[in-house]
Amino acid sequence: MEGSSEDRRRKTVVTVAMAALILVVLAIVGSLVITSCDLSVDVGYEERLRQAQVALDKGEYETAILIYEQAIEERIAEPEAYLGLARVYRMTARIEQALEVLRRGFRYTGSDRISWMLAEIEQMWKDAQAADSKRGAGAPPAADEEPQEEPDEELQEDIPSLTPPLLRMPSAPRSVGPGMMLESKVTLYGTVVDAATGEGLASATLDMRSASSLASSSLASAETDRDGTYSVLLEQGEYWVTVTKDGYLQEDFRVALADSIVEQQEDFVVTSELAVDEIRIVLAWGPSPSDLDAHLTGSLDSGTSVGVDFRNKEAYDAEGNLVADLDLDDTNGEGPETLTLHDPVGSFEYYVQDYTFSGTMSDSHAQVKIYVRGGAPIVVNVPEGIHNEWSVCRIEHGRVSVTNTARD
Ligand SMILES: [Ca+2]
Repeated sequence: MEGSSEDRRRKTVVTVAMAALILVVLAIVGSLVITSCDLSVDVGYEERLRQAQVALDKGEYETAILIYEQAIEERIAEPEAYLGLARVYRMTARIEQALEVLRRGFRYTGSDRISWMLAEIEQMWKDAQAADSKRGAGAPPAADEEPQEEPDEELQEDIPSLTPPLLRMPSAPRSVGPGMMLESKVTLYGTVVDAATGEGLASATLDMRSASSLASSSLASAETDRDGTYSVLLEQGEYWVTVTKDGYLQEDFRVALADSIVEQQEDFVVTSELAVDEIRIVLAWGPSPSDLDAHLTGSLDSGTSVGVDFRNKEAYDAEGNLVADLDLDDTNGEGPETLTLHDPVGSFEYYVQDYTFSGTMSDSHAQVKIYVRGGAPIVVNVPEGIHNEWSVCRIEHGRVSVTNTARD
């Protein structure tokens, strides 16, 4: 009986193994087919977006417009090319065309980002009209000014107009009314990122305040989309951006909008609320080196040694309670790389190592934020003279002391 049962078990194992092998082969073949199909489509669209950006960087606006239109034709339901095209029109003060593209884009994609940009530009258009009519009611326009065109009826509508031609030759650039002030506005956009997952965070609120005071009233606000992206139109200058979301620590970020640009990307990393005694440490850096690693080393009062990094992502005490874990290991630049110490009954050191051993840690723009319950994060920027290992802080029974020195 035992023999035949053993045989059956072996047989089952062999059958399962064969089935698994066939599945693996099918999966590999399937993924190759899918990858090759994807490539044939992706290369065209992505490459066009890249070429349009290159043309834009060189100031070749008409070329960029044509390439964006081709990209839209290729993927009518993707928002990027509509947004790019609208930006070109905005940069060249062709507001009517920008509105037309955004309305068309919204109809085909339903994208929130397009909807935001549309709302912003429509508001600017209305403000400009109001300013122009006020000016018109007062003094007559100066002799050297162009007469202001009346906007089309279509532009007054809130509902997008139907059946615009997909391909149209752009009209010549036109001057902007004095009320528009287009060149001084910047679209701030980006993603609010959850430090523990690296994913975009939906329904987070961003409030922009004057850089002079965090207590000042909000000048503008935005809310993140399902994928964590946001967009807001601001005057050039410096701001405090306060990010809030239920279950997350509210945080203020300083943003300086560069001169002579129309858009700027800023991503904000936020962290979920901490339990009692928890300490969370978030590492972020620039694009290079590609892989910095957070390390926590030390020992508990009970004598159990603790070591957490990308190889050992969790550490437990003798009773099996989680002491610390690495929530997120980032390997492709910028972070966040996030580590949480759940039970700080012991003595620890947190340090950062360059996995690539490039020797350029000091040039990495690395920044560590240490979150302790009930206070603003402790921010530590990488100092000069660090090559591959940077000691950031020690934590003794929950008390953080910044070390900020070379370790190698
Ligand atoms: Ca890493």
